[in-house]
Order: sequence, then structure tokens, then C-alpha cells
Amino acid sequence: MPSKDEILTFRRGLPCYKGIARKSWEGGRGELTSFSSESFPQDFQKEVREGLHAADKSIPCRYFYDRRGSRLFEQIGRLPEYYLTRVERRILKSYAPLLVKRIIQDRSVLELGGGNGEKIFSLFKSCPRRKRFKHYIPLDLSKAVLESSIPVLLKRDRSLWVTGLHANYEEAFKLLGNGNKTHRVRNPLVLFFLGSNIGNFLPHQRRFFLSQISSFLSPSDRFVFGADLKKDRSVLEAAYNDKQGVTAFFNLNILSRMNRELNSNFNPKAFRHVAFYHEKEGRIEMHLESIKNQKVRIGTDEIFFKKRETIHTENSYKFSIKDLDKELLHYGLQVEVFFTDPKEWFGLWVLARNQSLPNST
Ligand code: AVI
Repeated sequence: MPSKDEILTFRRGLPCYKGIARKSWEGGRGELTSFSSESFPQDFQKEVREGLHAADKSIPCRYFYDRRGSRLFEQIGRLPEYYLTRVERRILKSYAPLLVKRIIQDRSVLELGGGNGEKIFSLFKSCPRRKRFKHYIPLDLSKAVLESSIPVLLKRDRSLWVTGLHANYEEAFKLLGNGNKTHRVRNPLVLFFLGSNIGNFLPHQRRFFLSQISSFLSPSDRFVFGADLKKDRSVLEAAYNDKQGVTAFFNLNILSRMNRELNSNFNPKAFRHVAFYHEKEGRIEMHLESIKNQKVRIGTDEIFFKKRETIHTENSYKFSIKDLDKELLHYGLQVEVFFTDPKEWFGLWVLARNQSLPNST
């Protein structure tokens, strides 16, 4: 169990961001620290304005995840066509005892995009309680999801400590001290980055992220991440065009979010969900296509959409094992173990920082 001291060390190390907000449960056994751009509507407004005034209109995909968007994403994870969640879970489940024994025991678990912790906790349900981690640090874009899940996790396991961090990934590394080990929990960490979230970065963002991870990791830390692999186009496209239309709702919800939060007047019925695999880029692209010529007001701005013009809302990159291995190595991340499923649809990497790199502490 982390000592109170460790939690305080961690907390004290957080740089002071404006707008920081804290909440605690069960006498401090559970905590939530919030300082994400989600609480700064001006960031959302600025990025939407920039994105929609550009020649190729776009909105960053992180704005999908308001309360409704996060719920819809949970629903996507249960869809028959969306194999990513299912296959990754199957891999994790089959190797859970090995992961616990070799990787998790005696480390604190920091989950990037942790959400409700459902994935991690269901995974280790069958392992004896004493072998499970005692300190869980979920970092998520959705404050609502963290607020509702932390008390549930604490009630379920009375010996667990939970430190929720409400932040986006760019903020995460500043927050965690960016390699400055005095700003961290003392326990070695295992960082989880599941669900192929890495696929939503553009290549330059992914490279920056991996270099940040590499300089953040201590030799005793581990980084476990899941990534969706290249496969038949029909399987990929079906996963983003489900029959029930949940992914379409998820995509269109960003328009309703803008209406609510940015005082815009989008008519979601005047746009349609489009998702396709872009072979050359190696990614699924999601767009919202205007079904007619139309003008939309956003605050005091007016944006014109031609019929068939699209707002590019998400990229979801698909990887080859060989290329990703090479990229990881380039950033000083050594593959300790690699797991996949029989069809090689999804990959799970366990990485350690290359020992020959200069120590960042
Ligand atoms: C969160 N992320 C990995 C999902 C993906 O597959 O790129 C988001 C998503 N978009 C549509 N469906 C799911």
C-alpha cells in the first residue's frame, strides 16, 4: 500500500496550474485533481475556431469526450463490429497471471485514458487481492467519468488508493514532472495506455509522446500499450460504421456539444457520419459531411459549409508490428514482451526504457 507520504509527495509535485480543483473521498484514500482544458472553454472555442476556419475543416478528436460522448464510447466498446476492445481484453485476460507476476506486482498502476478503470479491474479480478496493485492512478479527459468511478472503486476494494488525474495527454507529462523523479510517487510505475489510443495521434504527435514516455520512465518502470494492427479494409471499415449507428451518434455528438458549450446553431441532421480507411496514410478517417450548402453560427462567427464539405473529426492509425517495433526502439523503448491474438488483429507491447540511455533523474 502506498504510504500517505507517497501520495503527498505526488501531490506536492504537481505544478500549480490555474483552475486546479481537488476533491477527495474516504479520508484522502481517493483523490481527484482536475486541471484539464476541458475546464477551460476558451481552449475549446479557440481550437474549434481555428479548425473550422482552415481550408480543410477539422476539430480535435479529444472533444468527443463530454459526458454523453464518453457514454457513447463505452457503448462502442460493446458493439459486435468494434473488435478492438474485445480482442485486446482477450489478450489481456489470457496473459493476466503472467502480467501480474512479472509486471504489475509491487508497482503502482497509472492508466492513461483510464476512464472508469473497468478494463484494468476486470482483468485482475481473478488474481488474489494481495497480488494486485494497491495504488491506481487513472488519468482521463472526462472529469465526469472519474468523479463517478473513483468512489465505486474505493468501495469495492478497501485497501486500494486511487489518485484520479483529470488532464489531457499533453498536460499529463508536465503534470507528472516530465522525468523529474522528485515529482512522483516513489513506487515504480507501470503505465497502461490501452485501447489503441495511440492510434488517435498524428505521427509527429505519436513520436513526441513516445519520446516523452521514454524520458519519463525509470529503469524499474514499465509501459504497457495496446495498438490496433493493419488488417483487411472491410473489417476496419465495419468497426467504424456499425449497423446500430452508435459511432455515427458519437461523431455527431460533437456538434451538439458545440451547440451547448459554444453557443453554436449546428443542425446535427444536416450532417452525416463518414468513416473510411485511407490506405496510404494507414488510418481510418472520421468526418462529418454537410448534406447541403449551409451557414452555421458559432458564437459571433459564421462558417459556411458547401454541400459534401466535411469536418475531419478523427484519425485512427493502424500499425504493422515491424514498423512500430522500429519506432519504439528509436525512442529508447525496449520490447520486453509482445502479445497478440491468433489473427494478429491487435498487439500488446510491454516496454522498458533502454538501459543504455542516459538516466533522466
Ligand atoms: C479511442 N480510440 C482509440 C477510438 C478509435 O478506435 O480510434 C475512438 C473511436 N472512434 C470511433 N470509434 C471509436
